[in-house]
Amino acid sequence: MKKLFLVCIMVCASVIGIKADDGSRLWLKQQTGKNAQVSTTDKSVSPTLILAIKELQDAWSGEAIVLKKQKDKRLNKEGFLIRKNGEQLLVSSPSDVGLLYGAYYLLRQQAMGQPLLDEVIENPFYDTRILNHWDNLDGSVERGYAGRSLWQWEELPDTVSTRYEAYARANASIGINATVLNNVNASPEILSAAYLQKVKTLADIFRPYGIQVYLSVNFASPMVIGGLSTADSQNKEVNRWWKEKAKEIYQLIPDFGGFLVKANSEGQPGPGDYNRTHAEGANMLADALKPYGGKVMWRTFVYSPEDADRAKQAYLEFYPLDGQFRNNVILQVKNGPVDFQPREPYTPLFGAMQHTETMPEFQITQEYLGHANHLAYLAPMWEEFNGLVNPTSQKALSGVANIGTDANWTGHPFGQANWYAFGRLAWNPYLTSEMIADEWLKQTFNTDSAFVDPVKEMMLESREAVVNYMMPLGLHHTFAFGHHYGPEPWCDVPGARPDWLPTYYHRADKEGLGFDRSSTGSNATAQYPDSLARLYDNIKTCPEEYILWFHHVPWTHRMKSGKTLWEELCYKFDEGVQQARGFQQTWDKMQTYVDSETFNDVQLRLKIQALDAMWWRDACLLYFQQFSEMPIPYELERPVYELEEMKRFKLNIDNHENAPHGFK
Ligand code: GCW
Repeated sequence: MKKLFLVCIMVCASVIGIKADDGSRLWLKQQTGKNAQVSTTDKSVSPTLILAIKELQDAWSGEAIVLKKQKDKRLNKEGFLIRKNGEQLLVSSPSDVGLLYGAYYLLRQQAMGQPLLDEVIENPFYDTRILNHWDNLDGSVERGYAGRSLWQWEELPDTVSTRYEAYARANASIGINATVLNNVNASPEILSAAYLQKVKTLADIFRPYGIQVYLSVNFASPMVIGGLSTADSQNKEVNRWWKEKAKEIYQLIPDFGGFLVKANSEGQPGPGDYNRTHAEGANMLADALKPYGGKVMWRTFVYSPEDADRAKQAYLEFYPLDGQFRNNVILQVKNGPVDFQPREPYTPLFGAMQHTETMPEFQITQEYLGHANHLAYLAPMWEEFNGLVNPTSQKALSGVANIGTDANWTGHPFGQANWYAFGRLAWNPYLTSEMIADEWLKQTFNTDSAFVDPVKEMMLESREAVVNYMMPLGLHHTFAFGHHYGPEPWCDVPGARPDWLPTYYHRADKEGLGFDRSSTGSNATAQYPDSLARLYDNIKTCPEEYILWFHHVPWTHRMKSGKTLWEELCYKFDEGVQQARGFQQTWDKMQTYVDSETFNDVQLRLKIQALDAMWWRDACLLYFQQFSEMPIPYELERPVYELEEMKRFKLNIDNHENAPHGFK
């Protein structure tokens, strides 16, 4: 793919006006050197306050600003108030970081060309707004599509990349206040004395930006790096080991956030190895962190095959433990019950856990939405989730980061919008996808409505387009084994767990398609609150976007449109392809508004997306047609690939070798 980029950049770069831009400045593109008048009433000027002053001095072009640390009933700790005070603007907050957020607010309004209201009061909605990096200590990133890990572990703590501070600044500018540095499939090494020094160095860089560091920990650490013979949570020495480790960490990093844990999932060790519950395991860690105010974020992503339906398993394992967790344990729950699919209903643990704090885990990296090749703006997916699961019951929000060493941080230039949207929704879950896209576009590119309006429309449509060409009507997990990029609804890997295979999920047969999770099937519908359970359980009332998630639907079933299921499926796949093509048209018209490097990059990725969309459509329809035995409606485009040909594609995900359409 790289080679093609180069050729394309050379050919197209100088055609049109705007200077090439490598995207490294993200949405922070304000002109600097303004020398604005900024003062503070504070006697002791903290590093955070210095940052706030510097940001404003550099880029603010309005009236003089006074920054004031001050309590106010209307503000929580990180909130801020801005009001006009004669000729000046007064920014106040109970905390320095609140003042920094106030500074970024002003710069955002300025970049968007938005007039200031007489009084602005902003409070972050979630207390903890946290990124999860799935970064390994060897520099690789699990499900990362934007280069290598940002953290140069071999060089740390002596050598410090300038990107660490740029990363912290970008996060602070959108209100993210915490980060988990390493993969949930955690190496025990991260807790060794040598690595903790490196972690301390990063924490010191992030602190002025209000960012707290957390670590993913491996439950077997006391054995692997502590030399103990067990990691059992009921063993005294194991408990002592964790307490000592916590003390060691807090001596280095006094504001350390806590631990994130993936236990007894996909081969990771956990309390279950000693016949203990998740609560017993989590509580041991919680007790070790408690004296320092640390938290345990314990993931519920488990699926031991005790029930035949994977979608039910997290609930079955965790619901009976409600009330047994310490109050500094938060259960981190993926938005959907299976695994970050383009569309899933919400995980029913939300709302069901009455006595245990829960926090959603979103995935910003596009593991199942075309990696960094497809334009998929994810805010509409998260907005959909927030419409079903009331955010007021939560105090924290996490997102699996899509960030790496690529110059533009996220691979796809529009991947930046997903990082941005995550931060903004963590600050305020009631912002609409539209408002966030508008903000991002205006800051990242320009404020001209001839550009912003059509591109925003494309962004808003993009997630649904991916759903349409990959997995419409509630289909899920029809991905190729392992890399989760292309389609393989036929995929069969001898010896693999059945619930890692597409046939387990789509259940295509001569009668129909879809997983019966209704009361006549796995009865997963019963895990939802009554009114929803009834809605989902009945094929007549089940929202059609989930119909194949909850029902095995006959091919001839009449959909709301009057079409049969088979016809509707064909139309949906086709619609996705047409949408992807439409994005190409929209983008091509934008050449004069975008720098050449970004323009060409997006143009090429949209081409890949459109070709992939056809690949998805043809693979799925030709495969399912073997069961439906019905023709693809004649008014639709005909498939361009042969099923047998597609079955032979074995995509090498690193270089896209063997992709059906020949992109390398
Ligand atoms: O989505 C699956 C991924 C794994 C990931 C796991 C998890 C970090 O395919 O790569 O591992 O989920 O969330 O733990």
